[in-house]
Amino acid sequence: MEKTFLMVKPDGVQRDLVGDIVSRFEKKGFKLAGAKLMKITEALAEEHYAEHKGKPFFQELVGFITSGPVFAMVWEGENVIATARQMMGKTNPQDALPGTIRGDFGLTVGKNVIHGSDSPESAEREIGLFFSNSELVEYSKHSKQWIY
Ligand code: RTP
Ligand code: MG
Repeated sequence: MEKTFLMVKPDGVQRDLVGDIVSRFEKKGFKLAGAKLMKITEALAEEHYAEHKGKPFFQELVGFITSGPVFAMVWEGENVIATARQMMGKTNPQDALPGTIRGDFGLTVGKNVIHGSDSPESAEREIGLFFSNSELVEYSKHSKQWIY
């Protein structure tokens, strides 16, 4: 089953949005495969955002993402990579539609609440950067006796 890497950025953690954001993906029907609160080192930030190295906003981006704890997650489900990006909304919250995470909670492009992998290649790369295999949990949600 397809997996993606999602992360509540430092602004989302500071503003107590972790629960709301987790809830949206739960209610949509996706399955949480791993999650942790962590601080990103500068080296990890630079590797994670390597595609943006050299761009004018790169230093600001690395400074921001290392400025406080993030909530890193792996979510699983059919077409989860593209669907999660739709649920996040456009990169600039001013262009993001109401009903999306960035549209509902974000104000500026630099502090846009959530990160999500943008392709199968980046999902695989980012999951590998942030999670070891032993941190990812395989389980079934609908084989338990107490769910009818
Ligand atoms: P992300 O990687 O964080 O999920 O965001 P994204 O795919 O929607 O956007 P991307 O182009 O990958 O940009 C990464 C992050 O860099 C910041 N940014 N700032 N000042 C600017 O013009 C600018 N452009 C991008 C945003 O915080 C964006 O999420
Ligand atoms: Mg991106």
